[in-house]
Amino acid sequence: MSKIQEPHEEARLTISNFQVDYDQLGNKIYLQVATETENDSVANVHVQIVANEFPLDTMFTLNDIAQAGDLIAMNGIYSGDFDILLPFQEYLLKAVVQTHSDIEVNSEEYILIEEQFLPEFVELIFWKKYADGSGYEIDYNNSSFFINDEDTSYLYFQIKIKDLNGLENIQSIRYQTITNWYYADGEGCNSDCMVDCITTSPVFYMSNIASNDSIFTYEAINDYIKEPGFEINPTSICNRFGVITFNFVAFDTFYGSLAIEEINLLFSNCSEGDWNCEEDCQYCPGVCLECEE
Ligand SMILES: [Ca+2]
Ligand SMILES: [Ca+2]
Repeated sequence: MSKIQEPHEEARLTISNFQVDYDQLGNKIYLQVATETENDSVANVHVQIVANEFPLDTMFTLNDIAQAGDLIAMNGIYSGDFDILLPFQEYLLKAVVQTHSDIEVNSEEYILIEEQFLPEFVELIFWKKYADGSGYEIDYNNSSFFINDEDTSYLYFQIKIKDLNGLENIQSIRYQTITNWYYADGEGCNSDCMVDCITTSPVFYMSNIASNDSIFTYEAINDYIKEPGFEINPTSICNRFGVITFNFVAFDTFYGSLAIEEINLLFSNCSEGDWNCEEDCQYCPGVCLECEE
């Protein structure tokens, strides 16, 4: 009798989808095998899990009766939730569907369970730049971004992040700024204020430009912020003095969104009496006095 049924059944017996989801914090595995087969012909659906380094060979039987993680009964999708602690290594998972007439199909998948590391802040470097790309690095702990009197300049920066899980583990590096001008005076100021004007920026994304082992460099240039960086209007447009706080956030695929660093950059102008005369002498002759050509 099975001589007629078998080829027919075999033609239809497939695994259309095999899903594996391991919850590393809860030590639970969810397995789902979608068959394109009528339930009454399926005798057994199971998943074998095999590993070599820390040897493991175990098997879980899935159900299609809406139990233990199976949502809908008798829909041809077999599932199950199981408790299992999987040490850090690679696993082969083999889903097997067997019919009553001993026809079998299988589908294989490899998963790698690895230790999860938090992204770490390594360093941030600010530059004051000009339209031609020239400029100099700013030591934000000891110096400030000097706002020119008449000429536009640009703020450019890079951040270095370390994550031992690799670059693909970092979905994005973002930041938001809080600007606190102690004073801001002029027609070009977004909001005129004599004392404390505080504004918050939208969220900006950074672009990955280099990777070295597990250290990744991101820069502030992206589709919206063009080279050489953020335009900094001169004091002739808006005379201001204050601090911009940069709040950097890393989005790790495992841990989600994490605040990684908060950095303050002081913005000062020539009239505050302090200036980087070595690099920027001609923009503040009042402080620097004689400039070498
Ligand atoms: Ca089901
Ligand atoms: Ca990570």
